[in-house]
Amino acid sequence: MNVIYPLKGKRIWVAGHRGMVGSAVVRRLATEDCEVLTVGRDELDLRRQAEVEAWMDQTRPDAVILAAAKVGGILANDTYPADFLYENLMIEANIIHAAHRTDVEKLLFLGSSCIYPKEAPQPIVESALLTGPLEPTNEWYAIAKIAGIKLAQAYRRQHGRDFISAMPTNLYGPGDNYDLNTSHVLPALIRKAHEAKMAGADHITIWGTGAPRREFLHADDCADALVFLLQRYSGDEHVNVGSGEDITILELAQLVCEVVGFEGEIQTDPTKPDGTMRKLMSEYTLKTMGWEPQTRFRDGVARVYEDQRFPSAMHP
Ligand code: GFB
Repeated sequence: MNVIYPLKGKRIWVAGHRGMVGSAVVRRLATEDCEVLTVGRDELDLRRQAEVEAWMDQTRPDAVILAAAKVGGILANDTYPADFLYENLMIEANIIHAAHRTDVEKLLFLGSSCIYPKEAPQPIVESALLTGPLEPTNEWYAIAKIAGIKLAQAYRRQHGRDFISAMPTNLYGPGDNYDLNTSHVLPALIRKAHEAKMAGADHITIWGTGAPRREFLHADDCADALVFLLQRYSGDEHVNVGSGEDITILELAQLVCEVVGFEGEIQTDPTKPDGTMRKLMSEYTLKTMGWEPQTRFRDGVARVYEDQRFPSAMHP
């Protein structure tokens, strides 16, 4: 697919540049001939409309990648519904509206695969959006992300803005959150396996039944796909960004234990939620445009484990 929005000479604001995806986008954009703009949380609170508008009036980026969001794993989503709904609605509404006010040429909004109905046919195609009820553990986050897609579409429709959306699957990579209460499954399992190995423990415990399936994509692959879409895509419909493969949580735990070198047992804790049983996204749209991920899953997990700086007492 041809480049329709060349990045050469563009000033591109990566909102959320300290997050796992945002920092990967900054690394990816460093290979393009463009200027990357960032602003820290201490300088600009994205939940405050007046602050966002003032910063945008002053900075006037040509393009925006909206990777700022309140994110977390299944338990965090379930425990803090108000934070996940309110903060994400505010961040996206403020940035998208300010981008319109300041004539931003192109904006890319980032959603998540949890926007799709809980029982959507697999692999999930983009048109499955809003065809059925959501997964209850993360419906607050999902509703906020659906609103973001609709905002981008609405400004496109009403004001002719070139605002687009991408829906990444479950992501992993450098800079992930390893807090066991709020993290996603992959960093949690890496930490559990590592700590069990260090302590000489005989087992680790994973949440739920281990039966749900999840698809994973390395953040660097995701960033590459986002830059690809920024340059080449202009359309109403959001675009799935995935790896095209999923595995069960139990298989994931086995893979992590192999990578970490922990040989104990894997026990399940069915008192913790499973969440949605499967959310494999169709990769058809992006693949047809000519994009594919580069990272083999096992290699990506090994790299993340190697790069992660656990507290020194826990080093092997
Ligand atoms: O990654 P995760 O927290 O989020 O959990 P979701 C995925 C699966 O892993 C669930 C299981 O079935 C969990 O029960 N799991 C097993 C664990 N052990 C653990 C553990 O130690 N920690 C965690 N966190 N999970 C999130 C959404 O859903 O995915 C967000 O809540 C967002 O809104 C994100 O969409 C990508 O995949 O279930």
